[in-house]
Amino acid sequence: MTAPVRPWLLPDLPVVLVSHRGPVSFRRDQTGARTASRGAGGLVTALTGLASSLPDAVWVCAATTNEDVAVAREHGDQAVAVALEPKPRVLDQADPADRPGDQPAYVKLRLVEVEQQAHDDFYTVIANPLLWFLQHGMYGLAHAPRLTRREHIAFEDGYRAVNQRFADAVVEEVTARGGRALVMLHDYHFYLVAQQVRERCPEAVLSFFLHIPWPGPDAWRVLPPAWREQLLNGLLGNDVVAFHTEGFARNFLLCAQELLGLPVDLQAMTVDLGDRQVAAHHYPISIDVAAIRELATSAEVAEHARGLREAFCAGDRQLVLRVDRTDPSKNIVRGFEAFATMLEDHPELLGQVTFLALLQPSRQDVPEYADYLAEIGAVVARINASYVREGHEPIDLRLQEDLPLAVAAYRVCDVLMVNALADGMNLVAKEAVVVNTHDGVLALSEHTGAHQELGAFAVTLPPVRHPAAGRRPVCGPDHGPRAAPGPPRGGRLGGAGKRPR
Ligand code: GDG
Repeated sequence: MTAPVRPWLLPDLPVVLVSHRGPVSFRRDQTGARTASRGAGGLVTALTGLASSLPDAVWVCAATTNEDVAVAREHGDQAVAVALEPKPRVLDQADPADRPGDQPAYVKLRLVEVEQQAHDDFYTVIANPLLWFLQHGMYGLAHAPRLTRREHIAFEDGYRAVNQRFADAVVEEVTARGGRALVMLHDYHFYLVAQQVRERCPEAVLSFFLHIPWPGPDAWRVLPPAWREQLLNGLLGNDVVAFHTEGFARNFLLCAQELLGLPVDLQAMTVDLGDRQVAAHHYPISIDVAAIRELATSAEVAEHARGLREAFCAGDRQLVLRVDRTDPSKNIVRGFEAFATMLEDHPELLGQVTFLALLQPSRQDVPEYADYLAEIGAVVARINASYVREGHEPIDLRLQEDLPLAVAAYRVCDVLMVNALADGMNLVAKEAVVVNTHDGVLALSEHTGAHQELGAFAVTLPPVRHPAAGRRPVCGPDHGPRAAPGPPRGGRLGGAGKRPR
């Protein structure tokens, strides 16, 4: 029997990176000119640095806009070299000034075109919401999920079909590299790819990294046995399956044991398939500390920080911050309700504390996400109407993507609220602790991967109970950083910044 492969001992292999979203996506503006924008979200943040630092890497991702499709077709559905800095753009192969090696940062993108209906089924029915909700423990089983004929068709013609399409693209890229490559598959969209690639490229080394939680066997029993067995067997096509935390890796092994009847070794963290072993590892993902510090000291961030201080931090006033995609797993509505409870219990804070919510609308083609965004708007309007004092509204909700503004807010906030119901890691928490300059408080859900590293330096939030219920508030005169300047460091953003990233 072959022992598990250790991909990090194979530095010379070319890399084929696979994720649903890529680091750049293309559109047309009103004038008809092509535009390119950098992708948001934790996975893209985490992988862009990696992909742009490897000499022979290709990033396989979905062509999610019409213009992505146009770019892919112009290049015969082959990989396209894209410069990332100073602004993303397609490099012109015929122009010597555009040589990829001369760029400060570039990636090779293989944009995979998928038939619209198949992609909708794959994305808006199976990956989000079904797998996302299941893996974040968000279903109340009395009502959901409902696995009707629609979901069964979506699993076959959407999820399986798109995984097949991506497996074909990966096989082409591996074959173009002589059949030997390190394939790095990412996230819940692609549980079925490895098994298919292994059959056709037996010399490829296959690894999978999951950015979200992996729950224990009982959660997976919600799915029909044929589905969960396909998903697990698909993942076991990898040499290594990796997670943010040891608990998620252990849950995966328990699923292999209980749902597939396979022997597992919980000490060695392996599954025994007879002719080979699959390893389950955990790698708590890091942020790019140098890059976030550099951004935090840029002129643009300094300008934003000045504006935020003036608007929210004058005198004794304090700023509570959250930075999130509008994802129900981030528990945004409960966070606002908890803030309202704090204002109710501590009217002396009215006008003194503002909750700045920098939210990026996410997955609006999925009904559950569109509904959640509407709910966020409604709860903010209600709380602001109830607690407005002399023109000061307690919540400042901004639905926009603006990373420099978010980083400026990390710098000046007094409290960062991360109350996710569940989160594989949570990079926002890690970023804020590195750049905050206000001796702020990290209020961190115990159900984030980040809590394992930063919990000792945070105020721990149980995400379903109101954080304000039964305890003193995390801001205000009793807890405000400026009112309590000395030790202890526990709960302070600055103290956590000295921890592993
Ligand atoms: C998934 C998992 C896991 C924020 N505002 C903007 C912007 N951001 C960046 C942040 C941060 C990223 O987005 C969000 O990352 P998170 O980790 O907090 O959350 P998810 O998007 O849910 O990430 C998560 C992660 O994958 C990595 O494995 O930690 O558990 O759910 O880096 O700085 N980016 C841009 N504009 C903004 O306005 N471009």
